[in-house]
Amino acid sequence: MAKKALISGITGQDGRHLAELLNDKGYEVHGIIRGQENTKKSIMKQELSFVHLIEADLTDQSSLVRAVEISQPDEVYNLAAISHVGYSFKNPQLTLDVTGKGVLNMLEAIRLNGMEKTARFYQASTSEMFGGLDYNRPGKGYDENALFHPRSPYGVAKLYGHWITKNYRESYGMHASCGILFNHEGPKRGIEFVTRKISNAVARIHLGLQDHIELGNLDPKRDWGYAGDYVEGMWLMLQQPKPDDYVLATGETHSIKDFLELAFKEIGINDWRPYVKQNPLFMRPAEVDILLGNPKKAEEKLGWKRRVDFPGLVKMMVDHDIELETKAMKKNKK
Ligand code: F7E
Repeated sequence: MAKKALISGITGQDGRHLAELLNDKGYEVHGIIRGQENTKKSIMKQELSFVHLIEADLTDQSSLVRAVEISQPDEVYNLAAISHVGYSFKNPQLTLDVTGKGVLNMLEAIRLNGMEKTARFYQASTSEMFGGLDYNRPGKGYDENALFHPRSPYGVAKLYGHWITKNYRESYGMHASCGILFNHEGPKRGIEFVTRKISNAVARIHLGLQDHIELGNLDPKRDWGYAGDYVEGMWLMLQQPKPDDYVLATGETHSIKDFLELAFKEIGINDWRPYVKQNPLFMRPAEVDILLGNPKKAEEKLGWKRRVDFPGLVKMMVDHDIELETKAMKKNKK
């Protein structure tokens, strides 16, 4: 019989990648979608028609109990969150309710269905829990034992989700694992995140549709990988005999300036500076200056390895956005 998976956050970047991966593996895929997201529903019907959509919300526990009851999952992937760090400073309480307490609601929904011993659980933890301050381990990067020091309401809420997942593992013997994922990007990334904002603007500059891009702080460094590689790591975590926590990262760190450099080179521009304006609107009250992950445990125990490197990622995103914007231009001309 086909395995069943329930994914929260199915309309997001990771949810869409994971749904495709699980469908390819023969799973019956159920996805949670908020009730009134009709535009997203129709996009899902076109893109991922195989997904069984269930209307529920992470802040409404009874709706999650129903989602688990309907889907009877072998595996639950909790990917839904308020995930934009900048936004979390503006809406800290909502962030806590969704990104933090939402994890508890999902775990309880599994228990209330009496499935804590049968359904395996994945929690989307994040490198934002490290905060970049304890960066005194050159060449090593953050691993599963590094100190947490979150620097945003998002990071703090995620830390709660991380620990409540570990607590349910220890308290109720749940097969519950946390993936501490460093930044993972790609063509499915939302435009509000810096990599996609840049790849989209570069494509539009190339096609003469805009003449500059406005960004915040250009110095922070991130460990950027490709989302398609990372969802495979999530799946691998739930296939292990025992639950555990794993860092997924590339082991390399690059600044936003490095991303700009490569992205503009893709369209034949060697000096990106004249095309970039800094706008304080995109600065954050507290910044994570540098993130570098150490994926050794995942590589050794899961056999996981990222396939796409940094230049490959930048090229993939810029090429995709040039194609997308070209299609949109042609459609508008008709
Ligand atoms: O920012 C800087 C910004 O929003 C990256 C989420 O998926 O990864 C992501 O969080 C850096 C920051 O991602 C703009 O200040 C400059 O230093 O793309 P981002 P993030 O904050 O690293 C982690 C792992 C998650 O878990 C999160 O959910 O870029 N930056 N100028 C900018 N950032 C944005 N968004 N927009 C700018 O204009």
